[in-house]
Amino acid sequence: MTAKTSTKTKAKTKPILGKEEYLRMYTQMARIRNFEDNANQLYLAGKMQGLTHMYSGEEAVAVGICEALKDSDRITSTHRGHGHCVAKGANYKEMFCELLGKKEGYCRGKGGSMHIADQSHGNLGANAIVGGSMGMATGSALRSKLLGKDDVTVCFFGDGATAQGLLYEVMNMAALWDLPVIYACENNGYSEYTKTEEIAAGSITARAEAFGIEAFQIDGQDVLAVNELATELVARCRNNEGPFFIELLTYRYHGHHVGDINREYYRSKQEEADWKNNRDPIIRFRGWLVEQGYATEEEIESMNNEIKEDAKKAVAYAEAAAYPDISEVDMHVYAETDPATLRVGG
Ligand SMILES: Cc1ncc(C[n+]2csc(CCOP(=O)(O)OP(=O)(O)O)c2C)c(N)n1
Ligand SMILES: [Mg+2]
Repeated sequence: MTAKTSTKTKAKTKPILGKEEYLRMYTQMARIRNFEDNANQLYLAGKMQGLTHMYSGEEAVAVGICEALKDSDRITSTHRGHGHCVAKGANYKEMFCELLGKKEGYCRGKGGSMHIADQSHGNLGANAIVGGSMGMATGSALRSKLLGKDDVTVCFFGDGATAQGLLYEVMNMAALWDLPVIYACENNGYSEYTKTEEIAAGSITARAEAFGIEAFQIDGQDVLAVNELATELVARCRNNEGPFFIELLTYRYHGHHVGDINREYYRSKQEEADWKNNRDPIIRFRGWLVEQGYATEEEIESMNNEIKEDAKKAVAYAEAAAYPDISEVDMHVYAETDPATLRVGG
């Protein structure tokens, strides 16, 4: 396989999907932004235990990719995982319940923000260990290959996670075994409070190319370009042409986590304003939808209001919902096994 890098930076102006798909992409991005605004409020109001990492600003990455997937395709996620979860089809109600530790949450309230998994939509879960999901994603792709299925796995991770050795072990295996996996590196310019160029030497896509994996760098604020590339690579994975690697250039609007309020010692307000005002993925796509005649400004406002209302109801539901019973404390911690069939070592 010959390695190649291609940089796509402009939104496609020619529509290739239908109105329904485009409006769904908009809705999904707006749902992520709304989820995060509410999660931030819950934290600030002292109603949520622990910290959470906001995905706002990066919506086009998760939505552009997940809209190219089916429920039977799988994803693995990160500590900044709410966006992937919503984009892969999760419901607000179970997500807010999980955030608040309630029994009706996706993990019965035991996972919280950094461990939401939604197997019903193929989301194998968020992961607080940076780079920790890379082995899971590659294993999921190996499983698909061994079973002769055509599902594809997307592994989301950040620029900081490229410093983890696991990435190089799994890319080697995936390339040798032609696995149907797409490594999606969300390069938001920072790993915690350090700029990417201070933690990652050289080119990020070249890391994948070293293994003969086709790698792409793309504007992660352009949902149409991301979706177009993802659709092509997913089809090629189903056709046994994987693995692939995409570096998506994006930006997180909030701090590293919700408690990271004073950020000027590592990035300027001017830089944040520039990304928000000039490159916002939702505003940009909204403009395109109106320009192409898919929706009027009024219709978009009414979609926004409906999403806000949905989120408000789900938050109220989650606040009033029950915590798990104390008897559940070790539920799902230990697996039911038959000692007679257990094999140790090998
Ligand atoms: C193995 C491991 N090392 C360190 C940390 C602490 N940590 C949490 S997030 C993070 C930065 C991750 O940066 P990046 O991968 O770029 O993701 P981003 O937060 O920018 O989305 C670090 C170092 C961790 N959770 N796990
Ligand atoms: Mg980062």
